[in-house]
Amino acid sequence: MKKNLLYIIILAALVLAACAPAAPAVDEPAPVSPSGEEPAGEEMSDRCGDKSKLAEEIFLYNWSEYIDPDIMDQFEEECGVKVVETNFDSNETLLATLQAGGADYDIIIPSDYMVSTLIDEGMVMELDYSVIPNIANMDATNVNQYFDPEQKYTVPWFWGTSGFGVDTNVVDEFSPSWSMMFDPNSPYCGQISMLDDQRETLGAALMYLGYSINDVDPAHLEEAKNLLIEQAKCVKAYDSQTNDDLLVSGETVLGHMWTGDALLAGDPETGGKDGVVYVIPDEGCTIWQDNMMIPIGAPNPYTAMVFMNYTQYPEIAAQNAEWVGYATPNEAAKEFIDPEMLANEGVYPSPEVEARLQWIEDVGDALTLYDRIWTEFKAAAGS
Ligand code: SPD
Repeated sequence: MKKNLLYIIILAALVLAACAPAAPAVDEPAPVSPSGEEPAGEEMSDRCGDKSKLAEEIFLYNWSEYIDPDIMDQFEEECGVKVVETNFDSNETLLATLQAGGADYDIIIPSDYMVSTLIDEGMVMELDYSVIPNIANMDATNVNQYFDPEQKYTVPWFWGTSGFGVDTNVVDEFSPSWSMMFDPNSPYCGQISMLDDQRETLGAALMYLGYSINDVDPAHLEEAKNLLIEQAKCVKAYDSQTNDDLLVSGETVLGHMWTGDALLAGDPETGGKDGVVYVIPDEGCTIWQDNMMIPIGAPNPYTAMVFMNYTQYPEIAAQNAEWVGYATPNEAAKEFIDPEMLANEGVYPSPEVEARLQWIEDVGDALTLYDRIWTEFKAAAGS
């Protein structure tokens, strides 16, 4: 768990705030519940909305290592709501869970292309942004994105890229190229991990081959599949959740992974080790943005929106960004973030690098082709 000076200062401020008399909500727009009920004024507090409307607990379905647990504890202490978190490992798992209808989540955190799918399938609700005024803290580039152009359904969470981590203690010479991962004669054969993620892993192969990450040409996808099958003999693990641990333990020296996981693996203060670096390949890689949403049928939508808003106060968003190691979409949080992290071009790529990045998009009917190619690859790779 990350402990740093910023966190200690924030915690001290929260304790002091908790001891102070509750300030009346003056500037905050009055929350309007999905039922349209007006909240009672004396029940309002700055960061908890209308306390009389809050549920005792909410259910968060999130990627692993993707929220500072202290923020959930702080929310419970301040607003009296317990956040129960469970994790998923890919957008496809998230979709399958929702389609199976077995779980009543209040907040989910899908990526860009999955946001499009969930909206098109009518599986998510429009948000009441009067309960989420902190949406105004977002950088203009992170709202009204292609997957939610009118900003009706989402609150940005984090954004990042999908390059690879390198343990330079072992890999002393490397080039910023996907060839490091796909070379069939790699000296690091057997010490490589790839994300276990249909769109990301096929996407890496497509980009190495010079195709778009959203290519729907069956011949190109067949080529990408064959490349992945050839690579499989060198792959130690297909893993999206503990790939950072594999780098730290030395089981792998090259790992296809998301920005924050490489950062954690390279930071001795978070249990990582010196010498692990994050690389954005010259051929390009995925850029993505994860977002909070509320599924249709969520038991506690008002409380969910209060929590969404809570996480986007600048100090809290900064605390979270430093803990997870990803780029924040919250512009107002940046003054509270370690300047070294803000200057890290692996986390906040320069415009030149950004020009080489590609967004994954919903491929519509071609999804069945992707599903088939992925299933065939997994069967051939025995994973
Ligand atoms: N450890 C949390 C990782 C969250 C990454 N989400 C990225 C999805 C990109 N398609």
